Amino acid sequence: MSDPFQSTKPEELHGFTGTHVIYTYDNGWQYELYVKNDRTIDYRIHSGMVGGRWVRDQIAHIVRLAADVYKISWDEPTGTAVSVAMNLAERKVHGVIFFPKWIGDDPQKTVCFQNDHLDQMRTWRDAGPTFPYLVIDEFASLSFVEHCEPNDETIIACAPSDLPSGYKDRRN
Ligand code: FER
Repeated sequence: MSDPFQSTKPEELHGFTGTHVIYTYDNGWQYELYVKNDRTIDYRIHSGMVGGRWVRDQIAHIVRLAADVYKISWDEPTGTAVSVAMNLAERKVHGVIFFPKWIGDDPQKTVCFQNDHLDQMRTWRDAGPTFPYLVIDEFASLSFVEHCEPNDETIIACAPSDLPSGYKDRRN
């Protein structure tokens, strides 16, 4: 089998690993993402179809496209596939999310701390229905950006609802 990370170039990602961002898609959905290391992300979803969902240690494919431009792509235990391009220079994001039909039909099933429910998610994924996908194709803008150390377990460590008030509304 070919190396599933064959295009990961750790030496090109030093400027990106540790990046912690909050962004809002043009449809109003607000997301928070931490690039934990060159193959791993943690995230929280503050609002939108699956607001309240949060995930740690999601394996992802992360590449540098240009100065300050990166792309993160992954598939979830739910069957959802996501690809997010981030232009840090212009604070502009474009995400495409491919939701299996079962999530579009009942999004609340995936609203949890996923790490505690991985077997349940895989069972629902395999039960489907998968098709037709619900495809969400949206631009977003970054409202908050900071650079942290990689592999910091404290950045995404609680549910969105347990954050201090104002946390997600910080702008810089
Ligand atoms: C994003 C778009 C979608 C993102 C995460 C998702 C953290 C995940 C969606 C899901 O699994 O329900 O920009 O960034």
